[in-house]
Amino acid sequence: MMNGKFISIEGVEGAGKSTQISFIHDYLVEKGKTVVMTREPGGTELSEKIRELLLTPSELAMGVDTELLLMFAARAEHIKQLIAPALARGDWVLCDRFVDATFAYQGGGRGVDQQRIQQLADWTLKDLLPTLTLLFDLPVELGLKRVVERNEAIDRFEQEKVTFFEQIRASYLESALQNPERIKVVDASVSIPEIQQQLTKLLSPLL
Ligand code: Z5A
Repeated sequence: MMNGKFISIEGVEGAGKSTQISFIHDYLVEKGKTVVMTREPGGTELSEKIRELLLTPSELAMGVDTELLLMFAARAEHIKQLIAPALARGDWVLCDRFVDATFAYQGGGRGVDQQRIQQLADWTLKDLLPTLTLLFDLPVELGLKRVVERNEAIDRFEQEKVTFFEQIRASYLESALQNPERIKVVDASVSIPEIQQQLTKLLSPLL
């Protein structure tokens, strides 16, 4: 399946992923790659509908298991319809969040047992994992400040308390420690051009 390369981008709220994903896209295209840019939850018509359920604040409470299973339902569809075919064609896939987000948010943040997440990952991903995961790291308070200053509608996750995001950050950093070859930490607290310098350094070994 893996003729192309698969890059995922992760981090807590306001880390600057959306800001930098176009930069990464343009950088790879400049290097002659065909790049498919996508996101999770989402990326296909059906998965985007699941995204709406997951992110739109609602009076209907959503159980932790439901949230977890919806993330994987969206992901199964995304892999089958978009990611696997793109990689098989030899395209590069650039994905705003992937399975590490589930370990961080549903595992670290919501407290779901990591082994349960691993079982769903084994079932859904088979052996598909990103070649490279760029983890945008910054203090939670700074990320949340950026989100507030951005002045856009707050989604269901962004309504959570600071401690929730601290647990997510810790979980991401732990994953990076456990998977140093795949997950590279980007200091996202610095300026946009400084982050771009880090990104080109981390991407160049793949080219
Ligand atoms: N989720 C989950 O729980 N489990 C899963 O398995 C998956 C996802 C896959 C998706 O939301 C939600 O789903 C997410 C986790 C959960 N939680 N939330 N919320 P999303 O994709 O819509 O949102 P996000 O991924 O959290 O992105 P974000 O909040 O939009 O943050 P961002 O993309 O990293 O940041 P940004 O929009 O690029 O930047 C934020 C602001 O800061 C903006 O005004 C920028 O202009 C500014 N900015 C960016 N970089 C800088 C620098 N370097 N300096 C100063 N200012 C900056």
